Amino acid sequence: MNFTFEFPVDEDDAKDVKNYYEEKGTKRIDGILAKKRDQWVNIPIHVAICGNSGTGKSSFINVIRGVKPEDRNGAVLNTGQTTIEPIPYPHPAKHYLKFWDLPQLNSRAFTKDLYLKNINVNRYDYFLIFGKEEFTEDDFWIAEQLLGLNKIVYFVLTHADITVSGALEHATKSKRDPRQIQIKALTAMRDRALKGIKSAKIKTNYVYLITTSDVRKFDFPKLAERMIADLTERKWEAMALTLNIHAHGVIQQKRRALQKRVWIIALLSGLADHVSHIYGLSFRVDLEPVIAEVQEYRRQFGLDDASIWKTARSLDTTVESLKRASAFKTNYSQLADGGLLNQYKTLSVYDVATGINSSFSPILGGLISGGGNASGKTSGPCFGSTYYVLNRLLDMMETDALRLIDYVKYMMSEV
Ligand SMILES: Nc1nc2c(ncn2[C@@H]2O[C@H](COP(=O)(O)OP(=O)(O)OP(=O)(O)O)[C@@H](O)[C@H]2O)c(=O)[nH]1
Ligand SMILES: [Mg+2]
Repeated sequence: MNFTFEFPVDEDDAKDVKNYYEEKGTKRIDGILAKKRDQWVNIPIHVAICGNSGTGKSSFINVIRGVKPEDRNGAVLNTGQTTIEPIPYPHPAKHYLKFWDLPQLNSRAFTKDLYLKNINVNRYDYFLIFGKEEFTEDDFWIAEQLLGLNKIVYFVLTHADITVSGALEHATKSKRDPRQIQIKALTAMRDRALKGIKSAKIKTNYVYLITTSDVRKFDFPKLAERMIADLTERKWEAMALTLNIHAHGVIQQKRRALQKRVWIIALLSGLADHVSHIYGLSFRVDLEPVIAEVQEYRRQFGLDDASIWKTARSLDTTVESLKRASAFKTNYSQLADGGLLNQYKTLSVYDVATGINSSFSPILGGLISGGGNASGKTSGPCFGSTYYVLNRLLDMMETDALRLIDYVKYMMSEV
């Protein structure tokens, strides 16, 4: 199997870990490694949501966080623009990510001369301007100001589901291909919006058409992908690992973010005081951090039992038939123990582990160059083996996740 180790190691992080090791040995080094793994957590990301009343802002703020209006911290719908100041809605599990519901232009203290100051324009990483069917002069005014300040702005049209169902109603009468009808209706919706944007002399070449009732539909996945890709470094990592949207582009970025930290887990699996002999392996290893990481892969890729069950239910099918139809490469029921161990036992692991170790040794030095890890002080062949096993699992699980997405799309007859 061929792998591209796109992000083998962050050199600064590696230097920190190596320096620590050289000074203090392995004592408490697992804490340092866990810190390096999780350093994207708690980096604040602020997303601004603008637009007129009734355009679906609150609905979006809920659905992208996986929250219902009636949940604690859910945004109430149809409030008729009572927002009198920017209101933050944190992600329920990841509080560093906040979506801000901004007051409408010209409401109360949010007149044109005070708008940018009163929304605290420099707080946000980017701005989403919401419209229903079309955008208004106020939207264009806001966009112009923001683009003038070099801010990132996305135009989002909600209610694409209504556009499509309206067009499909016609289709049954005239017996034309429903797929073509859908594409045509969405293209017309987009073109109309882009024409308005262009005539307001705003430079943008894309409008995201979404429905706030399903993050898998229309351009929602594309929007999510952009919201990740337009951030850099730690924020990028945080967004990639926080947004729970199953779409090709999002899964691929999740994979890259997870791949970046494989070296850390590989070190953890060999350095901790918990390494032990396992029957059939020639080196000592601590499987616990590896198992935990693999479970995280499953959650991130929507392949854990709860996610699969939810997906099956949304398609009105059973978990078994969903798994069969998606032809998964990974046997998830065994991954927690024996299955993972078998990954280590395959012959190819031994073939590549030494090679991986030697390519990492200029950066990680003594941390991995030790012998059989008899003292538990260096990770030895364990590093290369875990590194390989995790990369292979990432590869397989990414494939499974992409297949699942394709199957769901097919079942939803998405265009
Ligand atoms: N069919 C459909 N209905 C939507 C969509 N988005 C929002 N709605 C409905 O539109 C209405 C207004 O949605 P909200 O999310 O409250 O809109 P808002 O922009 O927050 O409105 P204000 O808070 O009043 O400014 C609600 O009844 C939503 O259920 C969508 O994409 N499709
Ligand atoms: Mg609202």
